[in-house]
Amino acid sequence: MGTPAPTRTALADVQTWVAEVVGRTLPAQVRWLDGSDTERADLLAQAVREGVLIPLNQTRRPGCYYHRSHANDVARVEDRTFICTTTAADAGPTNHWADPEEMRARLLALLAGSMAGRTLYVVPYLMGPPGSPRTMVGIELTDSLYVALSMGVMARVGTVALQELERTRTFNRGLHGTLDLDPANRYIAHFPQDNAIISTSSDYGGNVLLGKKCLSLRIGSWLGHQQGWLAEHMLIMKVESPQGQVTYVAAAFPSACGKTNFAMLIPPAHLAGWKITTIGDDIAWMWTDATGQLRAMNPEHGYFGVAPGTNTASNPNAVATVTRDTIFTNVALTPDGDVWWEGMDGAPPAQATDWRGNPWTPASPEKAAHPNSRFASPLINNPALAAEYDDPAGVPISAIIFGGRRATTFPLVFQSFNWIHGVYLGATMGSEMTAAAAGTVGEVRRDPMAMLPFCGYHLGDYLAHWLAFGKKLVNPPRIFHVNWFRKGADGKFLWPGFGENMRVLQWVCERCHGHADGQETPLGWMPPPGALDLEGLPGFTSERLAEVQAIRPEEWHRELDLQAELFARLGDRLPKELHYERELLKSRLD
Ligand code: OXD
Ligand code: MN
Repeated sequence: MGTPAPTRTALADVQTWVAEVVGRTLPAQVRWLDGSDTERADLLAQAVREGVLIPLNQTRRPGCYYHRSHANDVARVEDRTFICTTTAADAGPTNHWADPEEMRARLLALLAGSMAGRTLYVVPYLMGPPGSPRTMVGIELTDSLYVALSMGVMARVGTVALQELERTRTFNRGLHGTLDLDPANRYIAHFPQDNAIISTSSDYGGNVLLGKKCLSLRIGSWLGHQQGWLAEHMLIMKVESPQGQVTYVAAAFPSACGKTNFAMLIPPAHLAGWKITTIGDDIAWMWTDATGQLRAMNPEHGYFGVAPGTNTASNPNAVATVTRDTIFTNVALTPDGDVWWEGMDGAPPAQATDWRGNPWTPASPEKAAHPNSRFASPLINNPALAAEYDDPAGVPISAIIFGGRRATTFPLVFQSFNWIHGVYLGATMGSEMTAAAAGTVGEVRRDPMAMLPFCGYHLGDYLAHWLAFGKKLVNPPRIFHVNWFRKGADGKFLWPGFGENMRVLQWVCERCHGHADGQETPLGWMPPPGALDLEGLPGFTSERLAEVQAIRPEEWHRELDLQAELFARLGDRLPKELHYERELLKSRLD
């Protein structure tokens, strides 16, 4: 009997790849991260010595640091983001495509020798809790200490990931080279067929924390399509009624439309018997279990939230979350070593240093914090963290909510008639652009399922995948559409938003359990008069409710024309069911 041939371990594959990258990029040293507390303390001290991080006032914000990115590198760059599938058709008309071989050759040429004199950090990380069938291992190789430290907040890093690798045996290869931050060399390139990502010449979160948008959404959605699950740009929350009934809700909103606030919502005094706890604020991986139940988990381990506008009225839990162990990027610095941003509690500081490093006073014409300035905070800091946040089995989802930022047209809330109609609502989502991505702020763009910048394959195939996925569900979740941002004739928001969104959520949950009335309208089921609990909402009259819920045919005809533009773009890969849904809506409105 011969000795069996030794099997190659997955770790050996990682080592071979690291050696290849080292041979090409020529760093002065290589440091493998183990994820320990002592290692983190050591790296933080190094980051301070090197000027990468500035320590904040450690009495007020223990474990907190400040970072300023290059002024040309402050948001995701969608026009530099590429899906490198074998054919352009597979990336689809909404993605930038590049030939995988050409792109790889171009980026490897840019990276050649680029890490000379620098340290290459090997960051093994997990997306998902250890032991979950959905959890993925990624290895990010980066020459940025800021990225290595931020990854330590946003994901479970180090030994835990290498241990899991022996089970998963596959891993995502993420290579990040800071280069000289020249925007002309900035590429965020995805190679779904090789489960690989290369990111160059940026140091901004969404472009370089490769576990987040790149792996969890772009590569994740591609893998989900292959393997029969969904990677979605959704928060996950747990809602408990005063009677103790639990509802798990997933919700998709475009970037910087309040997902973090909604995920951490504190109910108003009138609904104080309700309790919200957070599972995730940005990404949901969803699958069906053996009984046909939809389940979801948050693959991340931290929050990368937008700082401006975060205060004790909009999001008290986020305010508490960022009091320790947080890395702030591009907010303003106060003379006493604290941070500040527009929309923070209290009066602005008399003087500060703005996100560019310039002196700032309240009279300055510029904003002190960049509108897309961020906090990276460990998820365990959230006082309202749900106990299930790291359950390897995920949580059973009963409701899916879609929403955009729309000044007109869309009512506060309505419910789809069924799964296909709900997929149509998600597919036709539109929203005004925000500062989270480079582009024209305020312009309405179609953002199907809030996945426009994050779907790693043809959007028509993605929508077909949603429809096919629905067929596997035994008791599909109810699907809703909300709009917190409708404005009145005076240009002011009609709905107070924030904690008051609990009133809408209450109707959503009660609908899921068959406890609330719905009124049939051309758009879907709406709460009939009296069904939304508005008690204790000063000044919110029934006229105002009618205004925020109004269906205005002229607005809807315009909307349907805009939807047709998206549908035409997706061509013959758009499932015909969605054309029918649009036609049906048109005839219901006529
Ligand atoms: C984010 C985004 O950072 O969507 O979550 O841009
Ligand atoms: Mn997001």
